[in-house]
Amino acid sequence: MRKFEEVLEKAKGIPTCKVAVAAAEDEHVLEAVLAAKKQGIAEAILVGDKEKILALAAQCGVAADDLTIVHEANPAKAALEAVRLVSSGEAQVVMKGLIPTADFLRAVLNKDVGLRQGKQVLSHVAVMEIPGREKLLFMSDGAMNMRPDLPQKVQILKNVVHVAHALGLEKPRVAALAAVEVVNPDMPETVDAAALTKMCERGQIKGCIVDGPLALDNALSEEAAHHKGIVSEVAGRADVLLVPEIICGNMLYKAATFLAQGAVAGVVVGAKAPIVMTSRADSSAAKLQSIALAVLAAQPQK
Ligand code: COD
Repeated sequence: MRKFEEVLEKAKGIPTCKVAVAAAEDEHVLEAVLAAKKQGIAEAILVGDKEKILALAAQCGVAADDLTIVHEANPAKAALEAVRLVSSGEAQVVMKGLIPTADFLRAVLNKDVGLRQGKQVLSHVAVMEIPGREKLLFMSDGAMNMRPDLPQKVQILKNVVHVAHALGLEKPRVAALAAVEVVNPDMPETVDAAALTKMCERGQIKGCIVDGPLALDNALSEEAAHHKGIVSEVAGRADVLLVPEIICGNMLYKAATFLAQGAVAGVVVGAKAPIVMTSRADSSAAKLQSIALAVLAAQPQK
């Protein structure tokens, strides 16, 4: 896909999902869920401070009768209730509202009502539409796992490939990023990137093509890859950027919006259901795009 418009269109064709929103008393979150409902992408159960939600809804010209609200003024408890709604099957997607990321994720990981599937790693996937680039770019993990080890990177890779497949990309090209394109034991992320490449070549990781280590320039620019003499199916044409740790990923995500004026979306996958997780500073458009992304990621895949 080239643009988020296509993601929204694809999500409209799917039977309506219910999204349970944790701490829904946020203007951009409400605008996004109202737009999702209007466009036939998803309906929402708003868990949060009812008085504040109604006041914000009134500003958007929406009457109380048009909303499903579960009152819980405490954000951490609201997150637990939103997660419980998904665990119990009353909703298919959970969404972060006005609550710090770590508190929200603790509810998602909660032992009693949380959404973990056995030992599977949950990870964040960002999708970015960057002006001047011809296709959507996937990136992981810039928001959940701080310093993943190799086994965790394998699962993070599988999670991002799942999302790429959900958007119709059959065999995404994955660049395992580092600062350089040679293996240097003093930079352990280069060793992990090489291991992931070999694991993919040997069929231990399926559904994608991995190459690494690659630096960002030779992952995205054919000219840069050519200059360095790197010849691979991924170099210069990456669909997915697999970052070695949260700081790089978080900066890339924010650079996409604040430096490149791009559009973004974010979702956590690897759980029993997709989790819409954007930054509190993200626009209502980014939140709507993320809902559409989660709706597509929630669909069973072949
Ligand atoms: N997938 C599956 N299970 C996990 C994961 C994961 N990614 N992370 C933790 N768990 C499990 C652990 O195995 C353990 O059983 C339980 O959850 C608790 O794990 P801890 O002790 O690491 O839990 P916390 O609460 O200290 O940390 C978990 C967070 C996800 C909250 C933490 O990793 C975190 O704060 N991540 C960064 C969030 C953030 O600030 N992002 C930036 C913002 S945009």
